[in-house]
Amino acid sequence: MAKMSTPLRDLLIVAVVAAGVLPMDGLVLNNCDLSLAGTESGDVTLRSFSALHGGIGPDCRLTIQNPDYNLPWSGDDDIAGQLIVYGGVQWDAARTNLGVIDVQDGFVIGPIFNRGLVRLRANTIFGAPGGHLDLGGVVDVDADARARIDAQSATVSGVIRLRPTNVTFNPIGQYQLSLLSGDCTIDGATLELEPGPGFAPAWGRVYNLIGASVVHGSFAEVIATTPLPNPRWRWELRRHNNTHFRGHIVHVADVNRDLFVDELDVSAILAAWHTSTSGPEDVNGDGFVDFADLAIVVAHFGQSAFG
Ligand SMILES: [Ca+2]
Ligand SMILES: [Ca+2]
Repeated sequence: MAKMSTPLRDLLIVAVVAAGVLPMDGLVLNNCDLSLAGTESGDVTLRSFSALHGGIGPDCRLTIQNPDYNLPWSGDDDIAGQLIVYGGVQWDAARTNLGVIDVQDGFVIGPIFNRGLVRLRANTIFGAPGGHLDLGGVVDVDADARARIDAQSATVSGVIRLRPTNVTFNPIGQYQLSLLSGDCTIDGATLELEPGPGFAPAWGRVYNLIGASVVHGSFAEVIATTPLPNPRWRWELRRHNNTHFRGHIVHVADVNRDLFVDELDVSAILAAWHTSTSGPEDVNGDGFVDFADLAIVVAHFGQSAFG
């Protein structure tokens, strides 16, 4: 591994590159202006008092480790490889992520068109004060991460992947992901729920998934990557007051969602008898309300979420 320190902030690496790719395996740079051509390969680490120019090529993994949290990145070049952050990096012009931005610790501040993968670990921030975040691609939030997306405006059209854990109800204001954008629109996005460590689902449990200052629109689809342990349980995403989304684990036989299976649920089915609906009265999900739905309610009659 090569280590370089450049107190005068002037480092010029001149290399003859036979195959058009400059290998940088293990390069660690302190106090350095680093210019990337986008054709480099391998690992490079930038530490404190450094600056970055150019783009991250598809074969390059750039790690930023700066406890001073202050690394400016000029220009608008793409991220095609991997950007891993322990500290802070910021840019002004919108750039496109086609690769991976992995915020392990600290923050990434800059407008973005995300078409790749953004990973947000515990208590990290992805933001663009005064700018826009266009979040296509995948935003993968660590289990119980309490991560924040904070921008003047944001559009979410890709996949948000959250990992519910055994935390059934976080304190008020604590969500797996907070969308603190002044103007956030969820447009055709998918919410993926992939259980995290200690996930212990039960009928009636509620998970604080996404908090927002103001959010427009909703998710087109909610996908649970792992089936719930009871085939009659379902995830139900509920939006509250344009400011947050909670994930509820419901029992399909509890048609009115009051946590009991009783005559009220039978009445709800009879009120919708022989109609086509995608509502909760269609207990078995075949699009029509009939005896098959009533039979499921009858089979669970008297049960409750409280045991
Ligand atoms: Ca009920
Ligand atoms: Ca049905």
